[in-house]
Amino acid sequence: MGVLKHYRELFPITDATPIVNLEEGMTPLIPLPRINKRLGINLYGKFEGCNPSGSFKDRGMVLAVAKALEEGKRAVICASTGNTSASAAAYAASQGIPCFVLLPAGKVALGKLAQALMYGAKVIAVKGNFDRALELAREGAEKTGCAMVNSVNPYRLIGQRSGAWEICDVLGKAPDWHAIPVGNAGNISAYWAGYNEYQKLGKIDSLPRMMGFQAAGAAPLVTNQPCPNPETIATAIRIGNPVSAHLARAAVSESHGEFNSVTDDEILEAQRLLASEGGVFAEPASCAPLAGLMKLKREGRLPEGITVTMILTGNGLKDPNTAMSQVGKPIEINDTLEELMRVLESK
Ligand code: AN7
Repeated sequence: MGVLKHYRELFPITDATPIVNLEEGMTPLIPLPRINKRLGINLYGKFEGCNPSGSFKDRGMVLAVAKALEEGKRAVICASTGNTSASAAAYAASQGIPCFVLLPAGKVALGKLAQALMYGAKVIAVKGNFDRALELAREGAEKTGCAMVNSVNPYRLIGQRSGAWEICDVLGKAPDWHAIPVGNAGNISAYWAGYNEYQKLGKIDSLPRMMGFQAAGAAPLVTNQPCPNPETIATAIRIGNPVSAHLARAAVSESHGEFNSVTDDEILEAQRLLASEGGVFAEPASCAPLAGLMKLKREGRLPEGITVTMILTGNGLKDPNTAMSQVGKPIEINDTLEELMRVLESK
């Protein structure tokens, strides 16, 4: 039914708010028994790649676009490392309003670019990084009156709280740890707010430790200073100056959690492990939490038996190039049974 209908009473929705809906949310919380054996924990991956545009962004975008329409805005604008643009473009298309997206030129995964273009957005490649594109988008929004739908738009983070509610509704409790990739730092802040709201409503009686994972080349929350030239293969989180840094720091300190960083090699190893032992194909940024849990395990800092939810924020299909760069090629054969048997019987 989509998150606006499902969690209507928890959202700032009035009779004047159009119920925009692409059937986002209600994503699966997938158990990962083979990976549990390695880590000695009770791990679930919440596969946000099942959302209509293939990432968690849809949870907040649906509310941001609904409120923009309610407020009489007639176009939306955002800067993006890729997923926000795909999501904004999808919801704008569904409502028949123009969408402008500013992308860091040459640094967006192929699938995300294809999505924004297919949904019919006006796609603008900025010769600069995401942080600069975001500044420009904010200025463009101010000058034109377009609705700004980056996570500086409060409705984005309110919508994204629904992920935490779904986890608690399924588990019947909060997890012990909540592991999540951190880029612009909105999602970790939204989940923390969501868990707190559920505790106030009496739906859960404990809160998780918030464990935020960044890529080592773009880890301003770990180093505690903006990163002027962020670089990582996980282009979704190639962000040097997170707008919600203050909220994310509060979430981590209030929950006695931590920020940690993982290298690109660790991220890619986790991506392969999640696919080959979990059966779930998530994009590189989404695999930073699993890389982080593996690192904590090696360091002896992962408590046995705890329940951990990790947010698999985007679908692996969005970034086919990074996937293909780390796997082998198909085995090509002539169309004979002999050649097939040679493959089937080889080790
Ligand atoms: C797959 O699309 O910032 O910490 O412009 O696409 O809430 O920013 C994407 C971020 C994690 C980080 N995983 O979330 C954008 C954008 C994936 C992402 C993040 C993003 P935030």
